[in-house]
Amino acid sequence: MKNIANTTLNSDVSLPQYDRKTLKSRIVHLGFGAFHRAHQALFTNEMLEKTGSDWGICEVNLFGGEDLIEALRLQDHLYTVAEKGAEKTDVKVIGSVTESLHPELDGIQAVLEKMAEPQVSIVSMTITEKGYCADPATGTLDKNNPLVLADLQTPETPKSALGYIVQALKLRRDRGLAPFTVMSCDNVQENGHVAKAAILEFAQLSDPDFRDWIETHVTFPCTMVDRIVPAATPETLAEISTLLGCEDPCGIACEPFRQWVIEDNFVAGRPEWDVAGAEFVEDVVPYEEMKLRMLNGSHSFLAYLGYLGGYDHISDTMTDEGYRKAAFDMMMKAQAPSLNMPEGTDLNAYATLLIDRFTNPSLKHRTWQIAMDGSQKIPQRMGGSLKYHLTNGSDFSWIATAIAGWMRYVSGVDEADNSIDVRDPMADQLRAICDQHGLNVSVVPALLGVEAIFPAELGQNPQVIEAVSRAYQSLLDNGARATVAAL
Ligand code: NAI
Ligand code: CS2
Repeated sequence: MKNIANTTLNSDVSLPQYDRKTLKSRIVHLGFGAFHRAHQALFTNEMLEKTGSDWGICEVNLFGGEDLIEALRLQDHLYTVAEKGAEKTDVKVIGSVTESLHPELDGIQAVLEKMAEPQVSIVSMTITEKGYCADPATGTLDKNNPLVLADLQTPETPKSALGYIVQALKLRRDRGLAPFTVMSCDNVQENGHVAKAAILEFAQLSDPDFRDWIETHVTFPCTMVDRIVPAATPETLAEISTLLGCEDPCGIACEPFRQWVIEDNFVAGRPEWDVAGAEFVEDVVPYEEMKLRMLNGSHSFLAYLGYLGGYDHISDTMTDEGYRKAAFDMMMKAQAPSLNMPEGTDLNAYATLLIDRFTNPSLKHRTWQIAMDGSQKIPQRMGGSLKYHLTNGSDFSWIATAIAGWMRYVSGVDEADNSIDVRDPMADQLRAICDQHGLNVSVVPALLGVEAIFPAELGQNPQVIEAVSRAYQSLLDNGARATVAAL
C-alpha cells in the first residue's frame, strides 16, 4: 500500500536529508504519544540534520498505542508533523526514529533487552503524570499503586515505567555495562527529581543495595518541555494526508511554538539538541515552575470553566472576552507573583505570548482533553502558588475558581444536565464523594479533604475552604460564564 516511505510526497514537504541507515537506537523513549512525536523526536530530527550524528530513537509504548507502533513499522518508522500557525502550516517528515517495541507485540523481555543494549545512553519518558506512580500532592512513590504492588511481586516482568527502568538498570549492572540517563519530559514539577525519588523508593522496596547503586550511577535531569500538541483526530489525519500526498496514521499536528530547557546532567553523553533550539542550563526548576503555573495552570482554568461554559476548544474560550481576561489575570495576578525567575525574565511578555498561542484558531485543543487527570495536574499547577498567596495574604480568587471548576466538573454532570466523561485515575473516589453530596457546596470541604491531592495545610485551611466554596456556589447559582466574567 502507498505510504510515506514508498511514495513521492508533495514537493513542499520537508524530508530528512541525513543518512538514516547510520543511526543507532541510543535513546529508548517510553511513551510514543502525541507530544513526543512533535517535540523530542522533532528536535532530534533537526539535530541530526545539523550534526550528522548517530543518535536514533527506539520508541516504546508500555500502555495502549499498539496500533500506532504497528502502523509506524509499516512505514519504515517515518511519520509527519504538521506545524499549524494561524496562517500557514509547515509539514515535516521526521526520520529520527530507528525502531519500535511494544510489550503486547514483542514481549516484556524484548523491551528490557533493548534498554540493556550497550549503545543505549538515555531512557526518556512522556508517560503522563500518572505514569510516575507518585502521590500527586507530595511527589513521592504511592506504595499502594496497583502497578507498583504488582512489579514488586514480579520485578523480572515489570509493567510500570519505574519497574522497567529498575530492571533494565539491573541487567546493565550485572552485565558490567554503563548505566543510562533517565530523562523525564512530562509536565511534572521537578520531573527529574520526582522520577528519581519514585525510582529510588521503588528500588529500596525490592533491593536496597541496588537502590544505592542507582543513586550513585544514574542521573535524572529535569526538563521543561513546551509545545501544544492536541490528540490527533480523524480531521487532523485527513488534513495531513492532503498536505502530504498519502495517508499517515502516525501523523500529528501541533502549534509552531516549541521550547525545551534541559538540565545538563547526563551520565553517558547526550545529543547536541541545542543546535535545534533546546537550551542546556544548570537549573531548570524556575523555568518548569513558570511554565507549569502560567501555561498549564491557566490551561486547566480554561479547561474546567470552558467545558462547563460550553466551549469545546481552548481557542473557543479565547473568543470570550471574560475568559480571555481571566486567563491573563490568572497568569499575571495569581501565578506570576509566586515565581522566582532569573533576572531579566519578562513574565508579562510570556503571558501575552501564551494568550496568543491559546488563540490559534487552527489548533483544535479540546477542553475535555486538558480536563483529564485533574487529580494529578492540580497540585503541580496550583498548589505552589496557593501556598504563596496564603503566606502573603494576597488574592487567589482565580485559583479558587479553577479548583471550584474542577470540583463542579468531576461531579460528572454539566450545566445542561448532560453527563461528563470524567477521565482520572482517581475518578471512582472523586465520583463517590460527589454522589454523596450532590450538587451542593458541602462537597467543597469533602474534596479538599482528599490528602493525595490537597495536603492538609491547603485543604484544611479555612481561607481556602471559604474561597473555593464561594466560587463553587457561584458556579451553581450563575454558571461558569458569569462566574468567569465576574472575576
Ligand atoms: P498521549 O495520550 O498521546 O500519550 C500518552 C503516552 O503515555 C502513551 O505513549 C502511553 O503509552 C503512555 N502512558 C500512559 N499511561 C502510562 C503509564 N501509566 N505508564 C507508562 N506509560 C503510560 O498524550 P501526550 O499528548 O503524548 O502527552 C503525554 C504527556 O506529555 C503529558 O501527560 C504531559 O506530561 C506531556 N506533555 C504533553 C504536551 C501536549 O501538549 N500534548 C505538551 C507538554 C508535555
Ligand atoms: C495541557 C498540556 O493536557 C494538558 O494538561 O495543559 O499538555 C499543554 O498542552 C502542554 O503542557 C503545552 O506544552
